[in-house]
Amino acid sequence: MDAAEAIQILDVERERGLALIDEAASLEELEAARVSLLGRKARFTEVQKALGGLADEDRRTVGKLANETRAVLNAELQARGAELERAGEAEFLEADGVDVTLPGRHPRSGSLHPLSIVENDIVDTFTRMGYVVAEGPEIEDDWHNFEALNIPPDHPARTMKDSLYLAIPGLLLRTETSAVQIRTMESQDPPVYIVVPGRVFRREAADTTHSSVFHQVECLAVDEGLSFAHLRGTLEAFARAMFGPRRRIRLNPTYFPFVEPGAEVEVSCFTCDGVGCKVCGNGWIELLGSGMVHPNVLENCGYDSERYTGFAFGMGIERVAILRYEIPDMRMLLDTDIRLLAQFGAA
Ligand code: FA5
Repeated sequence: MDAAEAIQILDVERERGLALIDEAASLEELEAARVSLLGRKARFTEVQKALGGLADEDRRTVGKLANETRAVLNAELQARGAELERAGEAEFLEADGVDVTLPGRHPRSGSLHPLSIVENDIVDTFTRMGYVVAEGPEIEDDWHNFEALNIPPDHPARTMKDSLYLAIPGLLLRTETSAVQIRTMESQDPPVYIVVPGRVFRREAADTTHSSVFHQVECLAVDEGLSFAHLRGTLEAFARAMFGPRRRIRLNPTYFPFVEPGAEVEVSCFTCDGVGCKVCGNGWIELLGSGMVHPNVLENCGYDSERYTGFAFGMGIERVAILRYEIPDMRMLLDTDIRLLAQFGAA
């Protein structure tokens, strides 16, 4: 390569370079332009390599021009690079920008689940009467769930058919909140007035009025001089507070090992008021199990059953909820269907 050729290449590369840099629309394109103009395989580099073969005078002239060319291209590369960086930042800020004049988006406000509403109402009714809330573990042992409750080893409730046992011998998921009666009496002296909300578990097939996991609220009162009349009066006060002043209750004798006598409580139907309709059948709806605490249970907890008497009852929260809100299938309460929940305030 002679000096004339080198000078021509430098002129061409300078013009081509300025155009290429100007056209680069991104930092990547600009880098590609730099490599093509000043990189190892660039024509400019060929000129530089050829400098050594030129005569002194030519080498000075061409060398000077090469330096100038590189300085111009480098300056342009830098200027365009800064420009592209600024543009990228502006674009990013624009995309990321917040328009403070836009109207705000309101978050959906949640609400209590119907089961929580019912549970709170039941518990409130009893705390207003002076009961205190007590709770117990969902995993129970044989003593608290069965034995202390006067449920003998051959009782059907103990079989694998009804109860859900853990792999650890002697432990099961509690089948009723009555287990908390025992825990409370074991830990304190009478008088006892407790209301016990909690989740219980049974090996039962789910249908419109049954679930294998459901919630109960249990009440226990132990004091001197408590009679069946106190039980009945408490249940009547509860039914009126929960379901309105016109509700009546009816007690039918039934058997629970931990009470004597035991009674199943029915409430007059909301729809027909005790006459009989398609909701209730015979005018009454089963609500809960109840009775006078069995002396064996009191003695099992170290209470003197000659001095103290007590009553207890337990109801299913899901049952109360489907009655109160006229929900045709208990399973709907567990479906988390927003269309149902929205009717209780969720949106
Ligand atoms: C009991 O669980 C007794 N512990 C109640 C009791 C307490 C009696 C204190 C005496 C003294 P029972 O198994 O009947 O009893 O259940 C009580 C309530 O739970 C029923 O009235 C019903 O409302 C509800 N219930 C029972 N089984 C289910 C089920 N599979 N799904 C939903 N609710 C149920």
